Amino acid sequence: MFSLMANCCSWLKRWQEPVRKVTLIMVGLDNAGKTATVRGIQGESPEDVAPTVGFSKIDLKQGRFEVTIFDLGGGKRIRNIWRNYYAESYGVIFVVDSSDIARMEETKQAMIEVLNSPKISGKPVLVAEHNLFLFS
Ligand SMILES: Nc1nc2c(ncn2[C@@H]2O[C@H](COP(=O)(O)OP(=O)(O)OP(=O)(O)O)[C@@H](O)[C@H]2O)c(=O)[nH]1
Ligand SMILES: [Mg+2]
Repeated sequence: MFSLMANCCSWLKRWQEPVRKVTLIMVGLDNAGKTATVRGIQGESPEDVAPTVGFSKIDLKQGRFEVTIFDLGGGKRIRNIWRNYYAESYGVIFVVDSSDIARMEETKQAMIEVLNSPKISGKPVLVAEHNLFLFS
């Protein structure tokens, strides 16, 4: 009986908790597999994805969290748009294609630039490995 009451109380407590909104940005070099990863999260096929020009916005519900992911284009000429999203993001998902050894230095420089940004400093950063060689 006591355990039933305790369970009811904890369920009520959770039910009363407000829905939390979280905004994340997904960055990384072009062709790293960002959009394919997002598609995977949504249960869609990662194949035949076109390069992202600008951004795409994905809304997900995870428990009491409403998560918005901005999947940002990683092409060299559009990477400067990333900084426009830093202030509103709770954290960063940095996707790395670990099979692309030739672009590791470029990846490192892009990552340093993100991590050095004052608007990212102190925020959670997830480095997500995507191995295009293994998965394609
Ligand atoms: N079959 C398969 N193809 C993949 C996988 N991951 C990525 N690809 C393909 O690899 C290419 C690049 O992946 P994207 O997800 O578009 O890469 P991106 O990081 O979003 O690139 P930008 O949008 O240009 O910044 C696309 O043609 C994808 O379809 C995978 O796991 N399996
Ligand atoms: Mg993309």
